Amino acid sequence: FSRSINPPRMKRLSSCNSIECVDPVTSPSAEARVLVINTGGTIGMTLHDNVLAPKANAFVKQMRKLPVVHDELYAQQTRLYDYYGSENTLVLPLSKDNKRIIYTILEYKPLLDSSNMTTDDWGRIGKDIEKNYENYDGFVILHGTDTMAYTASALSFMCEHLGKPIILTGSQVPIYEMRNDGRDNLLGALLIAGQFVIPEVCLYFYNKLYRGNRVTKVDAGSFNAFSSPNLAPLATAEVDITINWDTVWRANTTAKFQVSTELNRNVGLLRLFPGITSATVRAFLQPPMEGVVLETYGSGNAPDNRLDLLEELKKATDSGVIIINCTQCLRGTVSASYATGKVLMDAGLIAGGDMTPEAALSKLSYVLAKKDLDLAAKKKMMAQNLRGEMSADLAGAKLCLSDSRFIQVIAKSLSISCKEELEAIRDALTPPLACAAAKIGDKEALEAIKEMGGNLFLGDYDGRTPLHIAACEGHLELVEYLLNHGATVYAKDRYGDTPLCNAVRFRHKEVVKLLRKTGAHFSRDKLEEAGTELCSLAASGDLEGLKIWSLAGADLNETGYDGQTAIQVTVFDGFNEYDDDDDEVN
Ligand code: ASN
Repeated sequence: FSRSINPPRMKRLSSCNSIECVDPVTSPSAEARVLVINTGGTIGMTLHDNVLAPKANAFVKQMRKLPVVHDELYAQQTRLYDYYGSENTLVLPLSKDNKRIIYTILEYKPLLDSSNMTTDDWGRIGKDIEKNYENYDGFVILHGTDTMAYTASALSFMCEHLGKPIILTGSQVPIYEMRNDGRDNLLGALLIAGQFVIPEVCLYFYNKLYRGNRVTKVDAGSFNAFSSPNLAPLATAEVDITINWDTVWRANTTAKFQVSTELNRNVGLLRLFPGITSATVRAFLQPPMEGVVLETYGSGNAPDNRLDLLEELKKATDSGVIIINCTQCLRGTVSASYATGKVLMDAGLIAGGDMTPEAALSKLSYVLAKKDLDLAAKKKMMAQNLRGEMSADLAGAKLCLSDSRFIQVIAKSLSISCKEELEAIRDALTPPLACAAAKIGDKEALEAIKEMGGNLFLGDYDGRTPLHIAACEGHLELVEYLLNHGATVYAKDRYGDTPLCNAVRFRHKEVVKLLRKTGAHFSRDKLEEAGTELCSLAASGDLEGLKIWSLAGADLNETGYDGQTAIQVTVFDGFNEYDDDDDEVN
């Protein structure tokens, strides 16, 4: 099937010896190529013994008979079938924007009702996209509606560093029937896949393009079968096709497209209901189960008076099962607003935000199959937004730099850059964000900033670096983290102060020790000026202060403005119990 080269279109026309050869398209770039993978579903079903089932080898023939989806004259004139070597390649009539969309249909054997889909079928679709990635501008997957939301979600995770549109569609009524929704759905999906670079796995249905991992099937009897309850459509096809570009997800990477077909099948969905027994929960969580989506009530709640249940959940998470908390509600997010929600966090569940159960399940399947990650890394990945499947939870966050969640949300959203200017904004915002995280001692927020490409050694508008701030606050662990991630002990703020000066000023002995161990020292000027400060500490009997200064490298014999040393002042004032033996810096 697969052809690796697509010679320029003009070549195809020049090889055409028909006198009726026309070239309605002025430039070769006005042709787009789309691969249609037909996996089955109602769109290609017919009635057998009064029930609908997929019909093999009929779809292309039917398409060729429909002028809205195939321009036979153009195909003849441009010798399309000869050129592509098969009759499976068709061409849409000229679009409003003078574009020709040429599409090749790859039909799977057997065609499946989507209820029969398995993770192997997801893998097959992924592999076919990967194999043909460079030959097409976009991909349309014909699929049954029943499990389309699962396949769309799974493909969104499996397709890493995606740069082209992959659009799933299907129908509620077979395309062979007079009144059907298949024709419009296929046409819309083809037009979008061929004309717009939307680098996402999407689902197109009833005039709307959705992010694939945000949808769920909500209606078995309507053409409007899907809903994306927590994210507005990416595009609407009304009189015009309008793309909501602000919502379109960007891979934000320089890495090459690849498909990860490894999927873990030891995952499951468990829906809470009043009166569920702990035996049911226990049985469900038994090995080999590795990942579970717990569908909870409302904003992520479960009975907090059912210690038996909570114990089963805790036992499972302790033994390494990843459990994601998703709501049973169609719309909304899991939040930590109720005691009945907090108990689940205490049991080790991970908040699934506003992910659909379909997205959470397939994400688990994808993440758990990553062989090079340990359990902690997998859990972290599950809590992260990988492909736009969950919203940054700003609702309820105080818009304030002392809020850890806010800092992380800003940091993460800044990494979704589609323009170079955004990178500049990121660099400008990194220092104050990192300083804010250092102030509240939030290592996770610093890690998030680092992950988005921010430098943790940059200073803010006053030249204050996160290390200065952490030193002021005495966050020893953070000081160590920063030192291990590029921070320098020699950074000076606009007042000439180093982190060591700050740690001394706020009397954080352990931080002073660590900074000294890393090579921090007072400047010559500072040491010379220190005499007066030391005398003043001595005069007020501040032995702690003297100890810290000494630990930081100050010489207690340095003279102050009046020629006296701190030692002399101490003795003079009768405070002679100074002893710093236990605080020697080595
Ligand atoms: N049972 C069908 C399927 O999922 C439903 C449909 O496509 N409308 O394959």
